[in-house]
Amino acid sequence: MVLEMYLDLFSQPCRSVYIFAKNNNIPFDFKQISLLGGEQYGEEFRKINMISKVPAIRDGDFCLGESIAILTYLAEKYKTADHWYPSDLQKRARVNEYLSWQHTAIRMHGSKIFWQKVMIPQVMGVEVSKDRLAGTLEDLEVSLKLIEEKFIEDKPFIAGEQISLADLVAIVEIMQPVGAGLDVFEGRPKLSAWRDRVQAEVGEELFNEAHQMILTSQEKVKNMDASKMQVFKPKIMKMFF
Ligand SMILES: N[C@@H](CCC(=O)N[C@@H](CS)C(=O)NCC(=O)O)C(=O)O
Repeated sequence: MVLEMYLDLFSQPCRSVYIFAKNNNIPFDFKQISLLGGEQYGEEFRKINMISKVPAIRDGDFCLGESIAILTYLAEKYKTADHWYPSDLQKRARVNEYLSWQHTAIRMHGSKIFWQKVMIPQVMGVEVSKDRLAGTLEDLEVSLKLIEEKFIEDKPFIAGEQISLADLVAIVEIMQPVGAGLDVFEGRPKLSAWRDRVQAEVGEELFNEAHQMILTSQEKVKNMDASKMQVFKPKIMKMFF
């Protein structure tokens, strides 16, 4: 049975898993779970991942959620090139350091921009106040600065000379606010040069294909039937109000 991947490319962690599998020629069956359509809450998908979040995979009778667990599982199982998840103890620790940090930093702040600029106005019918947006932007700035100064430093990639899972997980998160219309690369030459290197390593075609959905998301969300998006209201109320 071919490996099944449950994904929606709107989602940052889904994009990292997708790009990694494609770039490494790992065969898989793409199972679309439409987040905007609320398909993550369906009973069938709950059997794959009971927390109703993508990405998730099924490999035979083994189901796994959480992008980082999935990426490292794939790297080990398919013995991908060492640079992705280095066997050298300290290089691997450097990758793990980034993977551990990003959840509550860039991931949270980049996602928040997307929710505040794109999702909330459509679902709730109100714009988020300038002050709130400014607070989120400030948090995002801090994370971007740390990525430049602590994680990339003067190296081509986060773990050194070669691309690793850390760079992949970083780029997909950084592209989320870009999808909300915020050009985070403007005025950041170091970050832009790193983005170009990551894109070149992944391959421009695959990079663009994986990000096409998020880069056209403003239009897609605007054209969605607002009544279908009410499924997000409780989540928004809990997270933002
Ligand atoms: N820590 C998880 C996060 C997964 C996650 O938050 N997925 C989001 C999309 S980016 C999701 O499925 N959300 C659906 C929902 O909460 O309804 C990972 O890295 O895989």
